[in-house]
Amino acid sequence: MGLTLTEKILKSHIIDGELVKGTEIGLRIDQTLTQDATGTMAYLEYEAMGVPRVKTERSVAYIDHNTLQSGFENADDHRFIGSVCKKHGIYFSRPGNGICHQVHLERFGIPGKTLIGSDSHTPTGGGIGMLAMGAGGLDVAVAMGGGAYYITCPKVVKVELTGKLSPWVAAKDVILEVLRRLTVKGGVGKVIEYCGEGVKSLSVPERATITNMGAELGATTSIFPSDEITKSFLEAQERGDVWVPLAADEDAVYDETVTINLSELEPLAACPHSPDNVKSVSEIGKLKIDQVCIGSCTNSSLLDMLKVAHILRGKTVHPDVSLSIAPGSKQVLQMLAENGALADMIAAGARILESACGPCIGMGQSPNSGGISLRTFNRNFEGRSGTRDGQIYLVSPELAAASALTGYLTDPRTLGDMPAFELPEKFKINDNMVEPPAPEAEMDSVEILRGPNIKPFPQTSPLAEQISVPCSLKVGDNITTDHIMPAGAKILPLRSNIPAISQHCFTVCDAEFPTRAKELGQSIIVGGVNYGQGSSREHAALAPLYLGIQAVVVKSFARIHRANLINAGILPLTFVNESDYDKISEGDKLELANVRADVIAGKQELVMKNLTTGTEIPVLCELTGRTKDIILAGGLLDYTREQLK
Ligand code: MIC
Ligand code: SF4
Repeated sequence: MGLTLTEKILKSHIIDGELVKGTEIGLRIDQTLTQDATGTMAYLEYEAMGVPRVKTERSVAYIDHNTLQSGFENADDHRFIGSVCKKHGIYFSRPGNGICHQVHLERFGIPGKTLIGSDSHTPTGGGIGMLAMGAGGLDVAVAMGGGAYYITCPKVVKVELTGKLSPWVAAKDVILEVLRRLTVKGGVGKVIEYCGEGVKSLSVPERATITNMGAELGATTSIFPSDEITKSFLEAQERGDVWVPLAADEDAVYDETVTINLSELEPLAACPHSPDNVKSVSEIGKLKIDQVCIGSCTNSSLLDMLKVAHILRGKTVHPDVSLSIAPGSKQVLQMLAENGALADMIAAGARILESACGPCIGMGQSPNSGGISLRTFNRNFEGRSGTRDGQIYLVSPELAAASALTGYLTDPRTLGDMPAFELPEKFKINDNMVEPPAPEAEMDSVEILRGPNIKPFPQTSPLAEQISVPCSLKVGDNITTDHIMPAGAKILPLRSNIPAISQHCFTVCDAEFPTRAKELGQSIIVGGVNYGQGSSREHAALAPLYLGIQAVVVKSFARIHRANLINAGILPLTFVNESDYDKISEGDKLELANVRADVIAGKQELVMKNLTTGTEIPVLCELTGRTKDIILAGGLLDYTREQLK
């Protein structure tokens, strides 16, 4: 029986467990990446493990999220990360060099290798045939220390692409179509593997747009084969030597198949407030817009920018619209500057932003009150843009640029003939903003530079004998990490200070939650389906840990967030009967008697008593050998320390 591409890479990297779907497996990790908003915590955790030099083939730290620097905090974090990199063998991509996923694809990714990153859009690397996954910072720290990365051995979904995209229909429309069909929870426990004739018509940046936004499916990752197109891309990046051909076997067996005829796709948009709320532009109809933002790790490649510049050339941005553009990397920005495309954007009235995440993570460019904003980004969760009432539509760069000129949601097919947009034969190569680490002989003399906002990892404790605490918060379905731990320009600078950032935990849902939880001392959170979707931020587990959360009981979890809860030593439980969700109200006293003994005994079904109503609720505690030990130890840091002893 033939293998899928996913299985081939898993097979060559498995170091613990067996390739049996649904079971936990440990993978050798070749490369890691971090970004600054999750990086400071990840490097504090790495330091706490006491491994002098990283054991991966390549680890890179990027500064791309917290670049607004409205106080000393972010700059201190950047300096701290830079010094850790120098000392411990990590490459440091300085602020200004670009968005982690864009730069990693250009300069560091290698087909067939494994990559984990402390950012949920790490699957961008799947665009060149890497098995690239988002993870919590602590998992990345462990991988840098040479430890395995554990995942549930995934199912593999085949997305068979046929046909060819029509002019002005984009790779973004492909992933929006996948999201429309599979939804934001359709990818949980699965890898999405693209194949078929249609793959040959997609360039690497287009493939990377698709794998990037595959994160919104909740998938473990997404992957394309590594073929001649991958080879030309890597050669144009002067990295042809790292190319290897990779594809699934002809007779590979998949768990599910989805077929998409690229020729039939039309321009789409994800409407407020979920990436799977997808409609065609014609269905949405005439929509007046206030703002257009082009950029983010989904759509900031040179190819995207060249299309945008072409559309804007010689025109003026509509008077009612603010257009911002953030090219994804220094390489992209410099090439746009040199070939005149940047001048076209500037002349049209675009507001050029630095090569960073920017508005995608609420770092500026919030829309006006009730404003309608078209963005080429990947997430449109409520509040993420920095305002409560912003209406965010996720679209392709072509659609965004066309609309910026008319002031209305505009089908880019009205632009007339589309010229052939080709990737250059040679990209501009200049890695002068990537600092290599100090040579091993000099690492001891490197001083780590800390700032006053950088506080240690919160206090953890081993799993208690019993949990008997109130429910401090009850939330509904599809709670995102942006609800649990909001980001944006005001809160992001607190990422290195868990006590301070905890004061914002869940405030989007309930402004009183942090104070109430702290007053209660210890408590439990109750939630619905797909709890914790979105970001990899472990702060969405560390803040609840700091606020005394002992367990989270939900209908179902998103993958990375569940792992982050376990890593933080918080017990993740699911209802055996989803309807039991209705049997708990906020304030009810809940009890898990003998929980420690039950977990040690490997009991999968526990009984949670609602002492307030007198009901008994069966809950699943699906912990395997390793995750069980992590929970018993009080989290991954304590567990790893014990292991290293
Ligand atoms: C995001 O897009 O939500 C982020 C900000 O990149 C996060 C990481 C973070 O919260 O720092 C992600 O996607 O993991
Ligand atoms: Fe940055 Fe946005 Fe990409 Fe997250 S999704 S890494 S915030 S550009």
